Amino acid sequence: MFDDLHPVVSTYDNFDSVLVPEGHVSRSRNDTYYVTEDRVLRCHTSAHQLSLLKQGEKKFLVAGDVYRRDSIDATHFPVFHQMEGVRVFAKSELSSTELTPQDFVSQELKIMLEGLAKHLFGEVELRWVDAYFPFTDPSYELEIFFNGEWLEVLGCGVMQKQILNEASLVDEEAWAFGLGLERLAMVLFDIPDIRLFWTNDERFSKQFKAGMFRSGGHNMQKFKSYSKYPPCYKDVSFWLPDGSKFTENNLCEIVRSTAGNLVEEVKLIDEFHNPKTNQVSNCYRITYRSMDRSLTDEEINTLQDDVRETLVTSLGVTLR
Ligand code: FA5
Ligand code: MG
Repeated sequence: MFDDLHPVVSTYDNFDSVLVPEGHVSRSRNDTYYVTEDRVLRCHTSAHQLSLLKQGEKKFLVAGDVYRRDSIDATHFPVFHQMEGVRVFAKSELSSTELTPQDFVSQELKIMLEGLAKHLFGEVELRWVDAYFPFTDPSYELEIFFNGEWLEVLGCGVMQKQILNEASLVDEEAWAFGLGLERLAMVLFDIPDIRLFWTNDERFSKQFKAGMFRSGGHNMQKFKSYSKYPPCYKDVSFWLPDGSKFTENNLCEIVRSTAGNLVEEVKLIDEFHNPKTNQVSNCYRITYRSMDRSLTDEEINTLQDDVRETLVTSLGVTLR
């Protein structure tokens, strides 16, 4: 188990080592925080897969903080934690089955992760969704039914041969998974909003102590929500600039840096194209709500005015 690997990694480790192609969206400054031209805040713990395999590790976990420019809602935060798991299968283990190595490894992976889910949550509604990652094939995501919706908790798959070859594991196969630790904790303790992990409010922190986890959720203390404060909705409509510098992640970054954790959600609610002027208009709804206290109209108006102004100065939009 590795939990002290540095979160600033090379673009080689974050992308190339796991076969993320040149020009893939995740490489862009719109999605990833660059520290320098060739160093980034890791956007996943998969950044450590290859170097650990090269060190001869065959079965390992990596836990750590990861960073992403991303959308804003109750289940997304720009800093979160992942745990990576990798398991290499030797040739001898692969030959003891009728299945193809890939099918065997894929089946082992699903059995193991379903077992993990059962150990953590007991009876829980889950489903497998086909996914795509450049570093695995086949690839899957596991979703859990939580608060009336399907919540994605992890990505996984059978490791691409090319990565194993690079680590001189030519006869072996492997599976890998990367799970979102906040998401698991949200399901486990019934935590409704990911921002709560960052609150200093004792009404939150006092409810948790080491050793309170009970396998399968049996008799486990869930989080008791303290009274929710009222949300405040503010819409902002604007024309996108030509050759658009505008992206949703850029908007979210502006709202985050202005409102911090007072923003609960940023959502596109209307979009239309004016064929005469060939301009596109977007309307976003920003939900402001503190986890800890009531906000005043004045406070929210100031935040919203700042967001509107920065949208114009930084992203070149025309407010409507
Ligand atoms: C990955 O990061 C892959 N590296 C996972 C993987 C590893 C696949 C090994 C195959 C083999 P993804 O982007 O889906 O995949 O993120 C994995 C999990 O991180 C998600 O399922 C979710 O639980 C969590 N997660 C992703 N973005 C956020 C976010 N903004 N806030 C909180 N949790 C997030
Ligand atoms: Mg995903």
